[in-house]
Amino acid sequence: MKLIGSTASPYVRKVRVVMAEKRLDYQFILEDVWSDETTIGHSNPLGKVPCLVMEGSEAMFDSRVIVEYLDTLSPVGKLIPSQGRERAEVKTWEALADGVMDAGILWRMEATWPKRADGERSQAWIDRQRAKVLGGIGAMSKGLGDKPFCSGIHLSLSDIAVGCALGWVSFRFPQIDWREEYPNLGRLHDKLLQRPSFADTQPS
Ligand SMILES: N[C@@H](CCC(=O)N[C@@H](CS)C(=O)NCC(=O)O)C(=O)O
Repeated sequence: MKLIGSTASPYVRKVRVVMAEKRLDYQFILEDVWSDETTIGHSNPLGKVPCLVMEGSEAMFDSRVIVEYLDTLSPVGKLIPSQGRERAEVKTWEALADGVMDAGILWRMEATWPKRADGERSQAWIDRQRAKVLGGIGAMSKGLGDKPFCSGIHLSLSDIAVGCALGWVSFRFPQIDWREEYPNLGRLHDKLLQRPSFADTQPS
């Protein structure tokens, strides 16, 4: 399998962490989707990473689809419960974490995308997305409470998605001091960083 991605993308990191936790082999192909020369469109018509290219060149995209597939490939460290409320709960955690990243990217692009002129940037839009980022982080803290992991006592995709979102927020918005405001998230993040899957994929 080949994974097309970047070392900055939190969605790509989610897939890389899952690959590592599941002990799956893959080739990592770096792609700058923001460059005019990008060829990502050959694999993903949406022009986004991550994109997983399988044997026979079939492509799979969207991190949620990819991680769900990867979890079926090996019984090692099951990350998504197979059915029922537990499964829906983990998928909801993932949706929350992805939602924080989606809003953060919209905020960042509105504020910094070089192909948008200064007069085209909307502070109201930035404020709207910022509120989603902050609200999402607050919801993560509330949902985690005093538990060792987001969905109970074992690592799951919930923690991986939350860890990738928090790591990316610190990377792109260092002014957001979520550790200070939510010490339980700080403890979870520190615990995740002790795992090679997280330590080896820090955003850069
Ligand atoms: N929902 C997608 C989001 C992927 C995404 O937005 N990736 C960004 C990189 S962080 C991207 O490729 N953006 C390029 C663009 O929007 O043109 C997923 O989970 O894979």
